[in-house]
Amino acid sequence: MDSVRASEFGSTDRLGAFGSSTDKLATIRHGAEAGVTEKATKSRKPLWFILGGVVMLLAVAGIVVGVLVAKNVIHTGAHNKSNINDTPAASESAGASAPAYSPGQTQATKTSSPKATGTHTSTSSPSATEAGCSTEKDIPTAFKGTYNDPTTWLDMTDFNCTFTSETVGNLSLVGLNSTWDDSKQANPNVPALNKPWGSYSSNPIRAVNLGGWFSLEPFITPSLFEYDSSLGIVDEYTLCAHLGPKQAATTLEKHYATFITEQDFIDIAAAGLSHVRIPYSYWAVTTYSGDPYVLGVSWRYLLRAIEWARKHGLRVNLDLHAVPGSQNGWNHSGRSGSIDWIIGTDGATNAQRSLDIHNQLSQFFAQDRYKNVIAFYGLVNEPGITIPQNELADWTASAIKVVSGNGVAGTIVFSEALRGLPAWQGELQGYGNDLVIDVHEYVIFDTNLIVFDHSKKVSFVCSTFESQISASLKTSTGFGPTMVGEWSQADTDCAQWVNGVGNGARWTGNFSGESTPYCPTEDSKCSCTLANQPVSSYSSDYKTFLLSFAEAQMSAYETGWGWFYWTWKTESAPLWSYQAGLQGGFMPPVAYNRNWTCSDSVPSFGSLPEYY
Ligand SMILES: *[C@@H]1O[C@H](CO)[C@@H](O)[C@H](O)[C@H]1NC(C)=O
Ligand SMILES: *[C@@H]1O[C@H](CO)[C@@H](O)[C@H](O)[C@H]1NC(C)=O
Ligand SMILES: *[C@@H]1O[C@H](CO)[C@@H](O)[C@H](O)[C@H]1NC(C)=O
Ligand SMILES: *[C@@H]1O[C@H](CO)[C@@H](O)[C@H](O)[C@H]1NC(C)=O
Ligand SMILES: *[C@@H]1O[C@H](CO)[C@@H](O)[C@H](O)[C@H]1NC(C)=O
Ligand SMILES: *[C@@H]1O[C@H](CO)[C@@H](O)[C@H](O)[C@H]1NC(C)=O
Ligand SMILES: CC(=O)N[C@H]1CO[C@H](CO)[C@@H](O)[C@@H]1O
Repeated sequence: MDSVRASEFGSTDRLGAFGSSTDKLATIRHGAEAGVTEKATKSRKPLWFILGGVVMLLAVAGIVVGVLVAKNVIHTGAHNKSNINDTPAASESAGASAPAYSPGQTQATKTSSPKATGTHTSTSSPSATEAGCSTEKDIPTAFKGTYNDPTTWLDMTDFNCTFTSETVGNLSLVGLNSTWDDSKQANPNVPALNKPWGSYSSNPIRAVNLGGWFSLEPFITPSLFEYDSSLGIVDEYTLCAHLGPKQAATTLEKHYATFITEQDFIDIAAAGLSHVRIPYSYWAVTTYSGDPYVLGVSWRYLLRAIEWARKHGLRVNLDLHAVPGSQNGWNHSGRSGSIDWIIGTDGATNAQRSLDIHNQLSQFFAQDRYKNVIAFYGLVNEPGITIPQNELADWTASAIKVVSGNGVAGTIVFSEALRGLPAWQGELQGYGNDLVIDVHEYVIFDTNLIVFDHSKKVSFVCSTFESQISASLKTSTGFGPTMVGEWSQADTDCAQWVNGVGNGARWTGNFSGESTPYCPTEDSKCSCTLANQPVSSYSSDYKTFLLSFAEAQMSAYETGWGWFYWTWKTESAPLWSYQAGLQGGFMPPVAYNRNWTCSDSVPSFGSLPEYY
C-alpha cells in the first residue's frame, strides 16, 4: 500500500521564520560601524600640530580607509565585518572550484590537541588564539577567501572565530569550540544527554524535522523560488545554476543564517520535544565536476545546529537527504528528474561516492564530542521505488559496515524506501537495536487516502498506520525497530508547490497526470480555497480536527520508536509547520502531555465541510 508514500514536505509558517534574526543583524551592523570609527580616529590622532593641508589629506585618507573597511574591502576582523545584507567575501569563493584544503593539509587527522593546529603560516598574531578572532594574516594562503576562512563569514553567532586547519575524516573543525557540555535535559521527562536514553520502545521520540534548511524545498521556502516559470527553477540545482556560484553562495548562506536560529531550538525544547532530525545534502562536504551546488558553506551551519541542539538538550537524527546522482529524482534530493544512484548511467559511481562520503562523515561524527548528541545517523533519505530492493539492501549493508566500522555511537537509520514496511521483513537482520527502519506517513500523496473525510483520516491513522507499525516491530512480521521520520497535519495537497513548482493538486484534479478531483466529494466542489485560508480564519471545528489528527498520529507512531514531524517551520504552509500549529492552537502545547489517544473515540468535527 502506498499509505507509506514518503515525500517530504515542510511547511513554513511565516509567523516567526525571519523575525528572530533581526536582532542579530542589528548587532552585526553595529559591529561594522564600530570598526569604521576606530580606524578613522587612529589615523588622525598624532597629527594635530602638522600643517592643515596634511591634516586634511590624512583625514581624507582615514575616511577612505573607513569606507573600505565598511565595504569589506579591508578586513578588520571577523566579528566586525559581517553584514547579512552584503555579499560575504567568503561566499564568493565558495563556488565549485574553491580549494577547501591545500595539498599537504589533506590528511585526515584525528585530533588530540585542540590547540595544536600547527598550520598557521603567520604566527605574528598570538591574539588570534584566545579572546580575539583570527585576522587575515592568520589565515594560511591556501585557505584565504575559502569557506573555511572565518574572516569572510557572514554570520559569526556562536562560531569559534579562530582559524584552524584541523580536520577529522578530511572534514574541517573550523568554527567549533574545543569543549562541550552534555548535561542539559530537553524536558523533565527525558534524560540529560550524558545519561542513557534507555529503551525507545518504552520512551518514544517526540520530535521535529528542520526541513528546508540545508536541503531546500520550494514549498517550505517559496520566497527562494519566486522566478518567472520560463526559467525552470524548480529545485536547488536549477536555482544554483541560475544564480551562479557567487550569488548562489550569498543567497544560501543568508538562508542558512536566518531561516532557523537558536531561538528555534529553544522553542522546540519548550514544546516538549526531545530530538531534531536535520536533513542536509552531500554538497555540505563535497561536489563533483559540473555540480552547481554551493560547496561547504552548509557544513559549519550544520555543526552549529548540532551545538545548539546540545545546548538545549535535544538529541540529533542526522539525515543525509541528498546523495550524488539523486536517490529519488525528487526536488528535495537537490535535483528533480531521474535517479542516477545505484541505478542509472552513473549509478554505480554515485553509489560508491555516497559510501566515500559516509566514510568521511562517520569518521567525523565518531568523535567523542558527538557520542551523546547524535542519537541517530541516517544513511540516505527515501531512495526511489525503482531501485531494486536487493541492490539497495546491499548498498545499505556496505554503508552500515563503513559507518559502524568508523565507530559512530548513534543508531543507524535506513529508509523503507517507499515499498512498505512488510517488504523489509527478514532483511538486514542481526543489528539488534543499532539499526532502525524509517517510514514516512502521509495521507495526501495517495489518491486512495486523500479522499477520506476528516473522521476517516483520523480513524485510518489509528487503524492502518498503527497496525503497520506494530507489525513492523516484530521480526516475524517486519524488520524490527521502527520509527516515523516524517508526518504532517496536511489533509489536502493544496499547499503551494507541495507537489513541485508549477504542479497542480490531486485535490482539485490538476495534479500532473490526473484529471479527477480527489477530495471526499470527488466533484466540482473540490477546491483549495478553504484549504489555503489563513490560520486566523480556521473554525474551531477545523482546529479540533487538526489537533485530533496530530494526536492520533502521535499515538499511533508511539507504538513504535516515536516520531519526527515534517517540519518545524515553513514560510506559508501552516499544516506543515509544527510552529504554526503551536501558535494557532492546533498542536498540543507540550508533546508529552495529550488528552486523546487512538483508544478513544474520534471526536465530532461538527459541520466541517468535507471538500475543504
Ligand atoms: C569589533 O572590534 C572591536 C575592536 O577590536 C571589539 O572591541 C569589538 O568587540 C568588536 N565587535 C564585535 C561585534 O565583535
Ligand atoms: C581532502 O579534501 C580536499 C578538498 O575537498 C581534497 O582536495 C583532498 O583530496 C582530500 N584529501 C583526502 C586525503 O581525501
Ligand atoms: C563557543 O565559545 C564561545 C566563547 O566561549 C561562545 O561565545 C560560543 O557561544 C560558543 N559556541 C557554541 C556553539 O557553544
Ligand atoms: C577555538 O578554536 C581554536 C582553534 O581550534 C581552539 O584552540 C580554541 O580552544 C577554540 N575556542 C574555544 C572557546 O573553544
Ligand atoms: C490547478 O487548479 C487550481 C484551481 O482551479 C488553479 O488555481 C491552479 O492554478 C491550477 N494549477 C495548475 C498548475 O494548473
Ligand atoms: C486537554 O484538556 C484540557 C482540559 O480540557 C485543556 O485545557 C487542554 O488544552 C487539553 N490539551 C490538549 C493538548 O488538547
Ligand atoms: C518533481 C518533483 O520532484 N516533485 C516533488 C517536489 O517535492 C515535493 C515535496 O517537496 C514532492 O511532493 C514532489 O513530488
